[in-house]
Amino acid sequence: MTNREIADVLDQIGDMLEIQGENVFKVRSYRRAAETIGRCRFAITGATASEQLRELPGIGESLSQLILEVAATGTCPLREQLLAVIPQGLLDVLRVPGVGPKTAGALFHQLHVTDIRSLEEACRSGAVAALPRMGAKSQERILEGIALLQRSAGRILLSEAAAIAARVIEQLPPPCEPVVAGSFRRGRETVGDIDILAVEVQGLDPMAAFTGMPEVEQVLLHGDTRSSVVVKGGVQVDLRVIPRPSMGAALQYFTGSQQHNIRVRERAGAMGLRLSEYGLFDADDRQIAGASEAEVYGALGLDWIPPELREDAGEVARAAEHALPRLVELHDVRGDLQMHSQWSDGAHTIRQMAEAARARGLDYIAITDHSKALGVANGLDEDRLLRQIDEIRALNQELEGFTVLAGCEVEILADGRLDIADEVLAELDIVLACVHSGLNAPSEAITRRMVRAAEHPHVCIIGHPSGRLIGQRDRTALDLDALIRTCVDTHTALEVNSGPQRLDLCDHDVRRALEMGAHLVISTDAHSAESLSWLTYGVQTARRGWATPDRVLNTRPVAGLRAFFTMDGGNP
Ligand code: DGT
Ligand code: CA
Ligand code: CA
Ligand code: ZN
Repeated sequence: MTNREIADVLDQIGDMLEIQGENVFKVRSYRRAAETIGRCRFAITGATASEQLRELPGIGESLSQLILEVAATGTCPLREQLLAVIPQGLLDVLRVPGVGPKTAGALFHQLHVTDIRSLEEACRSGAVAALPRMGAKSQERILEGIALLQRSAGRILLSEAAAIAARVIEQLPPPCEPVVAGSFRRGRETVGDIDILAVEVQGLDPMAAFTGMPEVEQVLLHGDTRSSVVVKGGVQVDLRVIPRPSMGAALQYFTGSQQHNIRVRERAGAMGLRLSEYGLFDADDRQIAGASEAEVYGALGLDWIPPELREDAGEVARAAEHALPRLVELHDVRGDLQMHSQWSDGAHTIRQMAEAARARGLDYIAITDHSKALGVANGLDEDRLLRQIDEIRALNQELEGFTVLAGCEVEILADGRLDIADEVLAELDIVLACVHSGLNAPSEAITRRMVRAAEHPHVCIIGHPSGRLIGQRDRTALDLDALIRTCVDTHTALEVNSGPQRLDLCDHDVRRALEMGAHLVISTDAHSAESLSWLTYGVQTARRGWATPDRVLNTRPVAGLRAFFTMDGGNP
């Protein structure tokens, strides 16, 4: 068990206690313990000393015993007792956006809802609306949540796929040179299953290593050239072993997308050739290419096509004209323009964020803590923001060759005004404006609100413009074209938020924004130093939208970045 898995068990116990209507203090103690374990610096095992656990905040004698039992066995008597009385399907109901344990408890006890299906029936019959403290609006929201859940069913976030793929690859013998293909390699925002390819090497048995991994829950198929397993969390992983002379053709084939492959094969056919996952063959069935992808594309008269573009969106024609764009790359990015510190809801200090970003090779960051309207995130008012600016200026005196820009993620208020006074905004280097409330507003209202913010002379960037959370909340009704137009006119950048659940702008929106002449920034929105690694997901999303470095402002040195925003007459 990893700490994360132990924490998940504690959270699940908290959920089940709350469903049962247990008192809030008891419920809270499990939730707090889950949080503590999730953040704990050392790995907890069944052999960890209970004194060591009891030094952690909120963990006493009985919790430490329970945690050690979970670490050793994966479960504990309390959890088993609860699972015996609470239907498994009711725990699925908790995954419906807008349904917490308290609601699930009421649905269970009063309407005998036991799974998502019976919840949907109860909504359709109107019974949910009739519950105390519910009403028609909540019922509608639950139905929408169920639909959203079903649309994303069976797919995982890019970051989750990355974690699984890295763990699998780590356990395969290195001489077989494992690589990930499929939608993961294309950088799609969600991934169905994970496709791994390995080179056939005499005397090496990667299949045994693969099917024997500790995280394997089920072996679907164990063959010499292909195996399929389901790992913890229900995710399918496929491994294929490929003879070296076919490796490029296989990588091309299994990277997809299927539509891209069809287009490429059509081209091969028109040239009298045949392309398969084994290679490119001429009319006499002699292999003329296949060892590398570049060789395969080259033999078809095409430039090598970056995986992110392989969606049959015009890339094959452009590759034939040798006119593919030079896409932005991770190492082009010099700065990160959205992150949070302990001043609002971040886990680390400004200095820690700066040092972590510098260690990742960046030249500058902007600290963009929340503003006061976001009370839940401990947002800053004008006084605290001014003090934070002082702290940042002092820190910059000490840092050589690295710049911390003073920024703020300012709330856009309901009428489009900003949550921080203009004279304080004028002191900042970077103003990022975002909407976090009223996301269900009609198109006209949300569009007017965001356009007005973009028109504000101090606003440099509109953050996570569509407001969607993958698998949890649809995008707002914003008229994106109207916002992009304003951003172009006012030298305001649109953010590509790299948070794996946001990826907002999404790939299609990036392409649209660039077609209309807009500029982008790719930011992590990190709330801890570790999340600075998310940048890669934002870069992939931008690449999927055909973004070139000249249109991504944070590929510029800090002076160039400032110059762009000043052209609007605003900051800095
Ligand atoms: P996913 O797993 O749903 O996120 O998406 P992919 O793109 O990884 O799709 P997957 O895992 O079904 O197959 C991996 C790649 O293999 C796919 O992108 C293209 C190729 N492929 C699979 N089945 C077919 C097929 O029937 N025809 C063609 N042309 N290619 C296929
Ligand atoms: Ca796949
Ligand atoms: Ca697959
Ligand atoms: Zn935000």
